[in-house]
Amino acid sequence: MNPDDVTPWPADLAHAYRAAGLWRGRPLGSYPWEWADQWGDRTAVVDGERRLGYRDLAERSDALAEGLAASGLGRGDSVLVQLPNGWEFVVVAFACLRLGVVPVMMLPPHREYELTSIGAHVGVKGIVVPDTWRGYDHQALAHRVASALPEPARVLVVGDDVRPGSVDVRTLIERGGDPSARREALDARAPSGSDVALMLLSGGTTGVPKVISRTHDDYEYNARRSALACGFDAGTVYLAVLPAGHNFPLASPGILGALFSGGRAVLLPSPRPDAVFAAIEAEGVTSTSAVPAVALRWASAAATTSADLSTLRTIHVGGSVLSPEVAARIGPALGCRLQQVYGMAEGLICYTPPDAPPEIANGTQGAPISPYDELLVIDPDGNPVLPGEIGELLTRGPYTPRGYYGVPDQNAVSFTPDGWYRTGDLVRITPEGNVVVCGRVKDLINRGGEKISSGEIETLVQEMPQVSEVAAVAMPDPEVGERVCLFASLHPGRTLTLEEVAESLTARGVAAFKIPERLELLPTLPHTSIGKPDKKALRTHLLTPNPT
Ligand code: J2J
Repeated sequence: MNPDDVTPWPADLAHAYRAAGLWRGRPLGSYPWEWADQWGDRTAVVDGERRLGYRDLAERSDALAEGLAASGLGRGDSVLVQLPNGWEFVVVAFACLRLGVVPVMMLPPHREYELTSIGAHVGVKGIVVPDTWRGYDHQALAHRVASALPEPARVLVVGDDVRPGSVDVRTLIERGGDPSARREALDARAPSGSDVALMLLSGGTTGVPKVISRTHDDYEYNARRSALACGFDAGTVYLAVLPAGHNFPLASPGILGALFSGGRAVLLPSPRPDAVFAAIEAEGVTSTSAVPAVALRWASAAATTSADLSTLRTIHVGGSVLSPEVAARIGPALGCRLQQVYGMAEGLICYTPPDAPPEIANGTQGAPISPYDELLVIDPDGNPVLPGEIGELLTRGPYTPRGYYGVPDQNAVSFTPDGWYRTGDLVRITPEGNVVVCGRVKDLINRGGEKISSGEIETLVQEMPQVSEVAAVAMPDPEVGERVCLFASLHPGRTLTLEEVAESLTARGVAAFKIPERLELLPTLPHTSIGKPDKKALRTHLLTPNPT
């Protein structure tokens, strides 16, 4: 990782954020010991039968940090982290944060294509994977990726089957030694609050990898304010079901919010209703989060479950559009209240208040967590709209970075010269200051909360020899909200099937959730006046009963 590729906040603002106590100038990796001193052996992390107390968490994170240091990783290095939800995820994250090694949060479905392009872009020195996960050999994947990267990268494996040439993460975590001596040694080499703490992937990477670097200062502030907005406290038992590498379960308020409050984080690698309900009952879960598609599945399944869900107080729902009618069903079905979340890995997070009246809880996506968040709604010409009117949301603030990592050309598009991040979302703001998401101008497909860039899919499919022109558009779907539909025109005499597209992308190592699920062949694609595929016309075409 090259610090020169990170866009800093302007110096005067950084100073103001520090002076106001927003940024504490402390590395995130220093917190587990503070919590251990305060909470001792109280349970911090649960994964099935495995429980870690706060002291365990601090000691094991330190042990792993020391092991990572011994393997040659240090402050300013970065590693890809691709782990399913489990206790090791938390220890790996804190070990990295302790040492100043930047974890780049990948998702379990990512494959060669994503790992290699992101790994090369950031210049990672390691890849942390499970041995196998859901029948897939991640260790072999990591070795293939490591050999394709321009710089050498270690493969660090969590699991029982650690092969020669890989580093065994669990052995490092369990290593002996004197915890206080280690604590002192690691304190002495800790990163600073303004260093990059972690990197998140942006929804809808457009060929150019869009990686968001978050500092210790900004990410801590974001987790702390989120926990406050959601009333997290020492009694909170938070269930993380969405992939933990997503900003939402990680820090909105998520795992970090629960730990910062002295509560407990329960990690579960599956959103299956039976598994989720069993975990809620077993652990007395008080709060969890889901994208609308998953929340709806739970709401339907709750009617017939015999599990005791009575401890559940709040469900946070966000990540994609939730209609007021559907929102109104979720809380009553699960016997808890709903807090909507409108957030983004780029920064800005909004919540409806825990005690909001139904019209706000169901009909809006809430208000920003910080009085220092700035929101600006603009029309297509870039002028502010009148209050209450719909336009594109721009935002700045103490936890919304000023640029993606290492992509100046992309930054000139995604950020204004005065540092506003263009969310690409169409919103209106109610007189009370709540955001209502009304649509989007950015070209992506939101499949059950996973963002898929149309441009990325189009670039890959365009490389198939049959294809003359291609456009990927969102196809409405009752289950996951949207799926990828591909429109293509072919070279004369060629044919193309959906299976061939899937095979080609899979062979390139593209994550399965991005593979198009419908293919429409047209003699030619409709075009806009500037010659681009007319996606509006294509979406209309999708809605006609019998597209030809
Ligand atoms: C409509 N669209 C939404 C919502 C996000 C908390 C919650 C979500 C994310 C997330 C996150 C939406 N209604 N309630 O990081 O910490 C769409 C918008 C937004 C994009 C960001 C968090 N909540 N969205 O979803 O980085 O289009 O973050 O710009 O994955 O998701 O996607 P992502």
